[in-house]
Amino acid sequence: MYDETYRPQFHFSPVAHWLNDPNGLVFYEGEYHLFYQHYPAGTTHGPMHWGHAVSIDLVNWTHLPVALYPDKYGYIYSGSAVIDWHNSAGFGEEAMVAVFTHHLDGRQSQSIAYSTDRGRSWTKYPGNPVIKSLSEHRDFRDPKVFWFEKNEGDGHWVMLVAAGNRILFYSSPDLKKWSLSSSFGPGWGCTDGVWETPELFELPVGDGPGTRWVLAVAVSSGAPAGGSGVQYFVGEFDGSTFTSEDSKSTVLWADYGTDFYASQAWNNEPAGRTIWTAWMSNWLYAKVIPTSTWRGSLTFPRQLQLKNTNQGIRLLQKPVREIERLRVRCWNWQDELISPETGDLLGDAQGQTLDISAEFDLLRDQQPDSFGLQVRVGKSERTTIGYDSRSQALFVDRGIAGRADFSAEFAGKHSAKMEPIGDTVQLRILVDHSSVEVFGNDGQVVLTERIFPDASSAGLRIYAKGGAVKLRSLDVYVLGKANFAESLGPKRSVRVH
Ligand code: DQQ
Repeated sequence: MYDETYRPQFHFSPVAHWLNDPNGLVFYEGEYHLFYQHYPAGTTHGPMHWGHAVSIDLVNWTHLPVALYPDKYGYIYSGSAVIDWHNSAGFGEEAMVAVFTHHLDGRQSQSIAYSTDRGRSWTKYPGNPVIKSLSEHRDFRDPKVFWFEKNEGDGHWVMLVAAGNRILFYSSPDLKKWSLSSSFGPGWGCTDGVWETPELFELPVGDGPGTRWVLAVAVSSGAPAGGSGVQYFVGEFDGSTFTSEDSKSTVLWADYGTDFYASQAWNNEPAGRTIWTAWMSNWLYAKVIPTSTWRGSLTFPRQLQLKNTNQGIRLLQKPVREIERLRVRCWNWQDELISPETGDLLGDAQGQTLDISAEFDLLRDQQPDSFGLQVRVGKSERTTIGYDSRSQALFVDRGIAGRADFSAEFAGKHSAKMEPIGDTVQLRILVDHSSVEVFGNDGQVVLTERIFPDASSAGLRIYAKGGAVKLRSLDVYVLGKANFAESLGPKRSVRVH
C-alpha cells in the first residue's frame, strides 16, 4: 500500500481516486478529523463527496468510509465542521456538525449534516439548505464556521461564505437560522479569479499580548506562480465585521509556489495551536498530474504565527513539530565554505523523503548569483531550491525536476522576494516522493511545488554559483513512511447524483 510511483510517503493522499480541498477540519476526543473533496469513482473532479480520515498526531492517518454523499440538493462541495458543545442545534450533546455547500446545476446553497458518534455516521438535516442560493451570486460557496464569544455567554456561530470577489459573513444562534451580518470586498487584494474557501482565525502577534485576525481567501487565478493560490488579509474581527489593516491594493500571499490551495485550519486544536493544511495542487493542471490510481494530496500540516515586520504584520508557517516522529537518520554539517569550486560536500547523503534545515551566512566580499540545495538529483533531473542574492529572492526551479509532459503550464522556476535576516538566509525544506515545501526565514516566505522525478533520483547537493557563501549549519533528516491505515467498514456503492 502507498508504494506506487509518486505516492507521497508522509503527505496525506486518498487510498484511491480524486482528492481536492481539505474540508471539515476539527479536533474531537483525541482525533484530528480530516474530510476532503473526493470523487470516489474517478481520478478527476466529478460529483463531489466528503472523504474522511482521522489522526491522533497529524502524521499517521486512518482512512474512514466516505462521510457525505451527494443527494437531491446536489454535490457536496467544500465546507467546515464544528463541535456543537452546548447542543445549540438540538442534534445531541457534542454533535459534530458539518457545514457545506450543495452544488446543483450551477446553483449553490449552504447545508448542514450531523454526527453523534465521532464522525462515523452522518445524518443530513431535514431542513436543508440552511442558506438558499442567491440570485445575485452564482458562486456562493465554501462555508467556514466557528464559535465566536467575546464575553462569556454572548457567543454565536459565525459563517464565512465566498461569493464572487467578496466574503459574506453570517451569524447564527443554532447553526440552522442564519442572518447576514456583513461583507468584505470586492476591491481588496487579488481579484483576478473567483474567491473560494475563506478561512478566519485570531493569532497572537509575536509573543503577544496583542492579536490580529487573519482572513485567508483562495483565488482561482492570478497567483504569483500562475493559476490558483491563497492570499490573506490581516486585521480585526468583532464577531460580525472584518476590517483589513493593509491597503486595498496590498496583496499578501500565503505561498508563492504553484501548489497551495483551499487552505483550512483545524477548529478546536487541543494545544491552542492554529494549524492548517491545503490541497497541494493547482487548478491549471490538477486533473492531469501523472499519478495512476489516485490523484491529489495535501500539504504537511503547518503551524501558523504572526510576526511584526517592517512591512506590517505577516504570517509565519512551519511544519508541525510532530514531523520529528518520522525522522530516522541524520547528517549534519557546520561552518563550511560553499563556493563554485566546492566538491561533493554532502557525500552519501540522499533520500526521497527528507526534512532539511539550513542556515547560510552571506559574506561581505562575495555576491554569489545564487546558492542553495538541489534535491531529488538524478542523471538528468534535479529540483533546485536556491537564493538569488542579487535580487534577494528565494526560488524553486522545477524546470528539469522530472516529468512535465502532461501540461505546458508545469515546468518552470518560481520565486519570491525575501530579504536576509541580518546576513543570514534560513531554509527548511520537506521533500517527498512528488513534492517539495520550502519555508524561508522562519516560514515568512513559503513555496510549495509538486515534482514528478524518477524514483532513482534521490541525490542531494549543495551549491554556490558566481561567488561563495558560508554554510553555518545543515541538518538533513531522512523521514520514514507515515502510516496510512484503512478502516473502511462495509463497502457501499457510490451513488452518483
Ligand atoms: N473546490 C470545491 C469548491 C471550492 C473549490 C469543489 C476550490 O467548493 O470552491 O470541489 O478548489
